[in-house]
Amino acid sequence: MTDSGNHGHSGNLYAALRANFPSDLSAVAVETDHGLSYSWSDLDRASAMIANLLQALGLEPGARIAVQVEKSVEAMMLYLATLRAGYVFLPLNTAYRGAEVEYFIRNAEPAVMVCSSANAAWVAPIATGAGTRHVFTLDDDRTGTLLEVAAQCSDRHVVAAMRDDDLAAILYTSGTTGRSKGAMLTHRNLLSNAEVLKDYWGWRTPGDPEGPDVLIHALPIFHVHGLFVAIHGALISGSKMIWLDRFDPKRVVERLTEATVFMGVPTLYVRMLAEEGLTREACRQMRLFIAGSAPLLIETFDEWRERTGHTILERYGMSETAMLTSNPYSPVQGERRGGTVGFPLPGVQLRVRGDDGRDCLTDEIGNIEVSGPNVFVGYWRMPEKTAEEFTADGFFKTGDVGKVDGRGYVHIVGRSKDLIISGGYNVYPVEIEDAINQMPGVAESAVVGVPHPDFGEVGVAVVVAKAGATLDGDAIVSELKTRLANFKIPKRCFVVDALPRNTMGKVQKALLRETHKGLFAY
Ligand code: MCA
Ligand code: AMP
Repeated sequence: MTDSGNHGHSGNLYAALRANFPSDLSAVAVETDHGLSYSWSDLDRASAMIANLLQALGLEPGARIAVQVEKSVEAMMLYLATLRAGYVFLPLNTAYRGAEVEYFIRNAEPAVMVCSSANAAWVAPIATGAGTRHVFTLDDDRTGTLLEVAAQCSDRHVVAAMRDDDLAAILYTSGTTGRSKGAMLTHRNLLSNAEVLKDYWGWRTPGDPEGPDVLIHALPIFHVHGLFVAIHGALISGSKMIWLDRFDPKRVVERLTEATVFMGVPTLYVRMLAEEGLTREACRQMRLFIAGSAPLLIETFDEWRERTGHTILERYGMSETAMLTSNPYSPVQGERRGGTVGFPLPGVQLRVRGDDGRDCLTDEIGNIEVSGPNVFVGYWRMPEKTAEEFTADGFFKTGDVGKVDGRGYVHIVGRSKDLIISGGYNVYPVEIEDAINQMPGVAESAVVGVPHPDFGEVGVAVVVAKAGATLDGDAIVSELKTRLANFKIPKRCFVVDALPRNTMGKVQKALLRETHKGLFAY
């Protein structure tokens, strides 16, 4: 077992989080928007019971626990149970439908699948058909077979000792080509990032004179932002969470007076700005607003500061790396500069290189490459793809295009990967183009991102019919809705005679973006 410098922790991420729980375990750890409260002891005992359930199944080490359930505190307990039992957590977006879920299950081969009872009728056969031996249900009203069985298990559990490079989670993220890839994140990847952010963002603890922080958690917990950055931040600092099952701008604004920290994707900030209840007064208790997962428009940054007096702290991360850079928290480190994603976090090495592999100069735009203890160990069962995305000297190629300015601030100016980030969710054009191209009468298609006042960026499809065939854009969209998660569906679909191509025959997506950029007037 390598010494990961976790000061005696077993290397298990859960052990490190648990070591930071308040001494008074009866204190409230999570308060839901329905008035339910969970103590720190509840989190520890319930995750112990579920961990004992998992360990009683006789799973092999490294077994994957796939989870596609609505957001709930019990779903978070299942995540903590998976960590403490030493298995690999595989969260799936609740919007994913049949074919998408089938791909993830066949690729990851989970030993356990936990789904909502509403979806069990179609999820269970897919899972058992792919060799999953155990299927449980978990609903957001604290019912389901998982909790029924766990209720019979002991609430005493010894956290499994893990090595730093043991897997803690697999998060699927797609690239420019083909299907999703499972980013393998280890206990050290996640713990190192949680510890750095705890310090960097000034998380308050129960020992602080003003007491611990209070985080409003309004993000989904099947992605890095809500599952790791938000939950780990609160747990590793012994801070309370006000837990919203789904984002509701009015509810968040109403509860700001009870909180100190909020984090969200830019769309959440845009929607809260539309709430007249968002005032300086409402934010008088707040210490920190964090944004990330997608570009925060300078207009949003400026309007937020004007309205609330708070300067949003923007940070940059990836599923493969958790957080990479952050604007400074304390003025001593520097100012928070809108339009930038701040400085590389302690321990993170970031460089900008040209296509020729040469290091770019200050302010020179190039490809962002990173390394650090938070950078993932590779894509699940895709060694070749993994090798392609790391340089010979071990830097991960983010696929983001940017620069470092004269004061050391990192700017993200674009992406070399064909990716649309819509309301904070990643949408991969190639996945949608493939689905459209399979439809009868379609010769070819292109999906591009265009600006959108709410989601920041949304997908638009441009389709060419086969000779003699006639196509209807709305019919194509309706057909897509039966196959893909709702957030991936292009907001418009145009049928054209031909796609613009350059001399190399490559579709000129930049031209299509330019043509349709005014579609959703700002
Ligand atoms: C919902 N819709 C969307 C999106 N969400 N369309 C495009 N993009 C979206 N993100 C559509 C639905 O298809 C539906 O359309 C209609 O909006 C209403 O659906 P609903 O689910 O009610 O929408 P909502 O509740 O308004 O959700 C918007 C949202 C949600 C709250 C912004 O998208 C969200 O929570 N986003 C956060 C994503 C996130 O956590 N990102 C972090 C990734 P129709 O009726 O036609 O079906 S982690 C990451 O990126 C890295 C690692 C990092 O740095 O953090
Ligand atoms: P994901 O696929 O969820 O890992 O999304 C990671 C991608 O989100 C990054 O590669 C960036 O393209 C984008 N991203 C994350 N944070 C920011 C940010 N603050 N500004 C711009 N893009 C961001």
